[in-house]
Amino acid sequence: MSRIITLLLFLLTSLGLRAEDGYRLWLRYDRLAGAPAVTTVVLATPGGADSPTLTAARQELQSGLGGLTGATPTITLQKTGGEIAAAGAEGYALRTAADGAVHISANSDTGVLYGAFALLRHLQTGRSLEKLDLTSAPRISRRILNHWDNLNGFIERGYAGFSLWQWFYLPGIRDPRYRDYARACASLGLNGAVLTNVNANALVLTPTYLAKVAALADEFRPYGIRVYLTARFSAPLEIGGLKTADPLDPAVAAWWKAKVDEIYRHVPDFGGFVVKANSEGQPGPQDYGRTHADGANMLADALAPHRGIVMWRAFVYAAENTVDRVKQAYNEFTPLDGKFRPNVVVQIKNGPLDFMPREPFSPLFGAMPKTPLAPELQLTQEYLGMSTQLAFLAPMWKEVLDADTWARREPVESAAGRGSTVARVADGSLRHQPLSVIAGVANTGTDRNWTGHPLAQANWYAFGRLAWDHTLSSEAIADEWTRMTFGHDAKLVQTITSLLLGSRETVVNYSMPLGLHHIMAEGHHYGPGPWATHQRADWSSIYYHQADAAGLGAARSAGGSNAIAQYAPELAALWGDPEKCPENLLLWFHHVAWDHPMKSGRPLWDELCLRYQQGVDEVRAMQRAWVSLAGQIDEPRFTEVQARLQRQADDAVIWRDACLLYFQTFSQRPLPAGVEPPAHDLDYYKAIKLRYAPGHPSDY
Ligand code: BDP
Repeated sequence: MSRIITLLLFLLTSLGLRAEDGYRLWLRYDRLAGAPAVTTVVLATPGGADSPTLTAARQELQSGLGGLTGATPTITLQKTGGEIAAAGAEGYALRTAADGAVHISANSDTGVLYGAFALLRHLQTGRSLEKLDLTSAPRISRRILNHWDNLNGFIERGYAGFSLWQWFYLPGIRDPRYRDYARACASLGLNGAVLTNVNANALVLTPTYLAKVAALADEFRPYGIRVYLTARFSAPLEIGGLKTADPLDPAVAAWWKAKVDEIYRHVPDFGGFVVKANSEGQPGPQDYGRTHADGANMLADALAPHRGIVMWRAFVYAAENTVDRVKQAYNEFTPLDGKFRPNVVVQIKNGPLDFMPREPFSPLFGAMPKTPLAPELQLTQEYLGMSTQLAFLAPMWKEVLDADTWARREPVESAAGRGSTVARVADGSLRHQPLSVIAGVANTGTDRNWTGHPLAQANWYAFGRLAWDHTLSSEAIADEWTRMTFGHDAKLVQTITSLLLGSRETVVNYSMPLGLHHIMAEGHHYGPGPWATHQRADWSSIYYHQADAAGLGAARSAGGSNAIAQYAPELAALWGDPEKCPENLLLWFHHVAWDHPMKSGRPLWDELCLRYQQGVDEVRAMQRAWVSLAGQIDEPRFTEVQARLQRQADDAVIWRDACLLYFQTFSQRPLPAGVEPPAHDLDYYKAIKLRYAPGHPSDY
């Protein structure tokens, strides 16, 4: 029997009808009707000499153009006449010459590789090559995926299987998948991968593991990807035999210097370290009475001779600190502005709390003018339905990147700081900072389709595209990805792009609308838990929603924790006033009376109920939209998305019913007309225990 199946698979594969399992991501090079012929491609670099990177570019063009157009092109190498203006170190120029040959020119081999992928994207999205003449360069210099992967293969908050890095088999046995991972990253212009979890294990810095890290670096190098590691601050104690990890102790500094030199002997283009210090139980400089700057600078000095960098995370808060958790990172880091070495970047989560479905941007982006600041975004959907639910995150990231911090320019160019967006802080253009970084917590794993939910691939795609050019719109990114991944039929493109574009707001609506946050179930963070109390106040839902008989929402304006004061006065004036605060952040900043009149004219309670209902209705509409594509999408991907949308619809109902029944115990008001009555009582929802959720180590 199995022989027959193998034979059948062989026949199908040889006929080109491979089963659609999503493995190819957006790099699908099937024949595209109407694709223009490309007979000659000229690759031009300053040296004009071949290299592993140019070989990779050639291979991609051969298989890509060959597949899309049906004819394999002739590819030649050339020297560029001079520097390609506006392409920078990694950008490219694409041009069709009079003889029809396509020229990909760049100031580096990696630039040519990115240009090759851009040419393929151009064709895959159905664009014409006539009069093609474009130049593109990345706005941010280090575009990095952060893998929260543990050495045991388990991924913290990873919902698509286990780690792609097979530590046991490395360095000798190398999964061909490493190359496909690198191709996918390079196709977007991503140029870095942090291999290990922020909750770090010092073992990765030992010689045995460094040899394995070197093997991965070798696999990725042709694709322009540098590897980075997380540095456990207590490594000198754990693997170095020292008695302290005090950053001001010369023996500690010397240990790190020697360790860094050793890393560079293994990986000559090693990128640097990410450090989570003095946060959630991780060791750090404060264990020795030192500051984050002391710790970061000690590592930065070890890395500087090799041009490596430190990405020091600002995700810090402490249980014993009674200050509103969302204020703590700002309080700890702003006094350190100007105290970091030039090769230190402070890496800041998009919001001041923790990757919630909606948060305002972190006030730190507007408050450390002398320090390069890197946004940390989360592709893996820890609080947005993991990879079970659909949430396309480009709109959420754009919301943050385009947010105006109103930070004053240095030196002050105008009275107000209008135009000081998070994106301009991140790309260094606001203050002419040369080092710029953007980090995304990856959503990849060993699932055959890489991301679990077939449509979650779009988040990997969107992060890469925005890291390259944050001015791209979510619409443009969704359109590109859909065409490359599913095809060009007008109705199909329209249906899938609108599904994607609305999905994040839908998740907000059925889980944490109107600025609610951190009311998810404990531990695995999937599903509702507004009742959750923990011995740590700052891990309890009630700390955040503050529901009582009077109303709902976190009091963070002047009368409350005054977190609002961490923003520029223009924003504090707007957000600090419940009458002016946008309703999507209302309960983030204000404790609002149940009968507070909303813009719709309805009282808060009714509005809240109807938002939850709207979320449920929207998922049902998403299901209908998907089903309308039956027959236009291959069966495996169609069915898989359909099943996940059904689960999402069921889960949205649970979110709505659990939250409304719980908040009703405070509001004491009836559900307004239009809201479906819950099928169960509150105890039923409280008793739901999801065990062995992916991405979470415990059985709860
Ligand atoms: C939280 C996650 C936790 C991470 C932490 C971090 O729940 O697993 O270790 O963030 O970013 O969102 O350090």
